[in-house]
Amino acid sequence: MDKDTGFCVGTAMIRLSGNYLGLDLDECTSGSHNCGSQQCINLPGSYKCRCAAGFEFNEVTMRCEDVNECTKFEGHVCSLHATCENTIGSFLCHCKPGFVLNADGRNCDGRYLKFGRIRNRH
Ligand SMILES: [Ca+2]
Repeated sequence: MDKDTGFCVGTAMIRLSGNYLGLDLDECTSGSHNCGSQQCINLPGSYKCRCAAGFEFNEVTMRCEDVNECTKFEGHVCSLHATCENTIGSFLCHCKPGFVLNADGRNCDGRYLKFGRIRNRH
């Protein structure tokens, strides 16, 4: 309970012998959470969401939000020969012209002629 305002966040206020007490409300079972389809975890006076991979919990909005891997991990998610595109819950690497995406979805193989043979480079 906020002592200045007497306002209970995530709680129900009850009055016992002239004193107000905050009683925890379970936002997860009451359905008053913002977790959407992601897991809700009740906490005393509050709750948090357990976010799936590719999402992180925002304590201001109280919901799971997409991680923009392209900006958060810039230069580390895709090959130097690729551009990164953020998607909801994930990201995509798009290879630059002349390069082909590897099975890992992150690295690009380039093909060039050397001594008359097609060789791969990374
Ligand atoms: Ca993302």
